[in-house]
Amino acid sequence: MSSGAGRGGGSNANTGMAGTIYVLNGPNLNLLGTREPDTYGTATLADVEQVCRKAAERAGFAVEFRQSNHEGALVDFIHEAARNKAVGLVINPAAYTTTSIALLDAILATSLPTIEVHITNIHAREEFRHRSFVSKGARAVLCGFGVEGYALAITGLAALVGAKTK
Ligand code: CA2
Repeated sequence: MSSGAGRGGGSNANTGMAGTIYVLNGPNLNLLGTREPDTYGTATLADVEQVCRKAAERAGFAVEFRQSNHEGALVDFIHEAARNKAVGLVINPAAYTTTSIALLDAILATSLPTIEVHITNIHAREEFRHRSFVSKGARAVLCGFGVEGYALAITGLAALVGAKTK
């Protein structure tokens, strides 16, 4: 996973990229592919990163791919994305979906176009997974497509911000 701290997220004449999309992953997603395969599948987080890089490349964007088990670190990533003039965010807030006003406030404060993504269909699962604070700040929400949902989220974000897709 790339750290990328301090790098610019705006369009880049050197790389030819139209800008950078931050893809943020919440708590326990580092365990993807190693536990609960019946629920979350067998793809690892490194596989998800590759899915994201391919989708972003098709749309002409670079990717900063991050995961943290800590709410404040995720807030810091959102601030960093805004500082670096990222074109937008794709976020799987995981368990912070249902609890985090801090993540919602960071998304609202930065005004970054944000797509919320979940691997599973959270509405077909336990009731406590249905409510999302993050959704209130998201332009769109995708769930239930497995890890391909990340690619769909990136393609959708590219369409929302008016990028060309191959
Ligand atoms: O479906 C999703 O993407 C979720 O955001 C995943 C979260 C869950 O709390 C949300 O309700 C839905 C859980 C992420 C934990 O990831 C694990 C991966 C492998 C094994 C165990 C946990």
